[in-house]
Amino acid sequence: MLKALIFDVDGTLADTERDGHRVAFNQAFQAANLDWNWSVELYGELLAITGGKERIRHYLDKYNPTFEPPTDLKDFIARLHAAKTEHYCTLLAEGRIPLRTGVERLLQEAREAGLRLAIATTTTLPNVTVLLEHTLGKDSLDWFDIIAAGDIVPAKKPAPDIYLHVLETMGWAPEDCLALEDSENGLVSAVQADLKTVITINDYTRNHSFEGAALILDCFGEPNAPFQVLAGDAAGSEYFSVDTARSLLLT
Ligand code: XBP
Ligand code: MG
Repeated sequence: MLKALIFDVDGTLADTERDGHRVAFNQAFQAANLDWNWSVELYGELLAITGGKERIRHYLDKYNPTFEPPTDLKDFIARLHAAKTEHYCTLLAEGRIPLRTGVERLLQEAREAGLRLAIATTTTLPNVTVLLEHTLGKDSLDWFDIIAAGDIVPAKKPAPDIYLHVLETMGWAPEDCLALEDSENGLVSAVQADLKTVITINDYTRNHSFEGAALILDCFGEPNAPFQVLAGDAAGSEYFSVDTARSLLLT
């Protein structure tokens, strides 16, 4: 029986990457007098590596191997990333990143139906809380039984750690929960935790492999703005609802 919805954040709750995280990385690079600039296209490649600190390290290994950090590389990346988080939270606080279609409705509907809500994300915790506060209001943090984020687990997605952390902390069985994701790394993470998973694609993830997803949609949709089903059985729904979620657990 469906008990809980476990949401990814970046790409799923909101389209945060291109105009949010990417911009904030570039702002942090500029403020640190680095001549690095992550274009929309390059950032698409860098997204293969989840986690901002891990992404910077990967960028240096692959695209800028001769770079000599002024201090210990780990500290240097940590400080650069902390600055990036500040820039990102400022962008969110300016209201630049809206929730994706259907997200607010689905969260409200789920709460009214007595479902439990959780977040399992790779991103840094303040990035989640500031996004929620500025889109759904301060009280919305309390809608979630658990907000599992960032470095609280040893390995980021595609490892299952963050989903397992949510399940173990809450004492939930995976068969009573549904994961909501947007990317291949997120799907692999959730599936390895034995969770049925719904994908809502976005521009950066539309060509990912979503093998093993229960349902693939272009977005959650709204009653007056139906979703497009890209794969799977949406049980005749025109937008993603609690009933659609329940039907997926029965199949
Ligand atoms: C999200 C990420 C994050 C953000 C940046 O992946 O990969 O790294 O891009 O966040 P997912 P930080 O949606 O699969 O959780 O810079 O705070 O790490
Ligand atoms: Mg994501």
